[in-house]
Amino acid sequence: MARGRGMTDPRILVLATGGTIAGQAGDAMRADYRPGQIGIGAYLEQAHALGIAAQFTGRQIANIGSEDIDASIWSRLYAEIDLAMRDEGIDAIIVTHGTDTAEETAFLLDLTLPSTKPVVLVGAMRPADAVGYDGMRNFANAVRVAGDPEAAGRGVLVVMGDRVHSARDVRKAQTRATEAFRGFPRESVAIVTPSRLDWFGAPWRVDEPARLEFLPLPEVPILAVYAGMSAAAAERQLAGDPPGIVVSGLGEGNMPDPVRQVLLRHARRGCLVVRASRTDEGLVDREPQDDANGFVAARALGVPKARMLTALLLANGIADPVEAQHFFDER
Ligand code: DAS
Repeated sequence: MARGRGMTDPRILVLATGGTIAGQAGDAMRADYRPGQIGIGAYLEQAHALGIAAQFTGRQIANIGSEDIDASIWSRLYAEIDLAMRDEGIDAIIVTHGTDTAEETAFLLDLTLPSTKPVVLVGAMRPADAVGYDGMRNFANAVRVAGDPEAAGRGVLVVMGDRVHSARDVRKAQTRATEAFRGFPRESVAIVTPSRLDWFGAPWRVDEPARLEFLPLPEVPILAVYAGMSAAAAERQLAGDPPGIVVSGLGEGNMPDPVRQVLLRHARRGCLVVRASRTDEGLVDREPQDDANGFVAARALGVPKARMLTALLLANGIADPVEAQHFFDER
């Protein structure tokens, strides 16, 4: 449905997937709640009632907790945004999303869409009927960002807690706080309120085409490395000879030697092995042995995003570690 205000207000397609931003507890004082309860029609009515100025078209893609996001929802989201990118009647796209997997969805879209129109993901940490609901504030901020032509050329953006993050940098770093998201290496790319937006620099991906094609993703396991891990324990996590492995490694992507030997065996059979870190943030740079081992370094990408990129590279037929490394090096 299209809901009009002023003819000069930005024309924004809002794709709703559920999450806490559309969640309800039924009682403002309750701690437990159900995500994905409010439909996008009712949500946009409330936004207009508050004076949030945009010409919205709302579409309900799903109404789930984002722990249940899956290939079919991603594929529908991508198809809708891809169409909107070519629709002259739409200026920008907002996706409402649960926060648990927002970084995966945002990065998948970031890698597969051109950077020609603003695409903004937004969520909330408190359900809509809670005291201090943060969702409508975040949504108003997202509208402020999406309505700014300067938001294009920065890839997909994630708006949470008065900050704008690049999809490539962002991660959920807190289970409950309303300031739950952090970015690395760029902490954030702008500060936003419903009435003001301050970018920290010029767009860096102006009119860039999609970096990779959106295709069905293969299963790529994460190897959770720990002190004293045995080769047998590593092999158990890697059953079925997967096409790629993301190592949630120690420190700068390290692992005990028996585990390294297991990964070498997988790399030699053509599996794409990516070393990331189980620490909260920091670079995992290439080390001298990576060339000989045929391993890739995740650089600034944390484990969930390294896994997403590895799966998408494999879907696009890129299994060569040297070629794959370039995609991890990009900003
Ligand atoms: N239930 C979680 C989700 O949908 C939490 C949230 O939305 O914040 O991701």
